Amino acid sequence: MRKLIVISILLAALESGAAHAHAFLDHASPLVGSTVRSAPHEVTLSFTQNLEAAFSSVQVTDSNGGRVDQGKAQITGNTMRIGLKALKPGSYRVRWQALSVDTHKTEGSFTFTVGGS
Ligand SMILES: [Cu+2]
Repeated sequence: MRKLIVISILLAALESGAAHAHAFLDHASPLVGSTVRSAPHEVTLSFTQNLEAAFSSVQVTDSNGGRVDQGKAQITGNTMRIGLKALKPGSYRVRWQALSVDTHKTEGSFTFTVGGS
């Protein structure tokens, strides 16, 4: 009996170690920090881990802080996608909050620029 308890404690320790990878941004479209020539119609974020859709979100704002996204992100697996309004040339900030399936919270932000014609 005591042996069983020791083994289950060991297993629990191993599991929490294995689950240590959080959902960090792996790559984004538009690319982080990039200047794109034509206005993108959406922002796509790929994470290093699957996301809990109900607790993950993304907002895109212009240089005045006004929202330029369509409101609600679509989340499938490790990917978060949000539609954009028609963007004028300028700089935009993408802010994301993620809750990974291992219940760890992460957040971050980056900018991209839509170039003039
Ligand atoms: Cu984690």
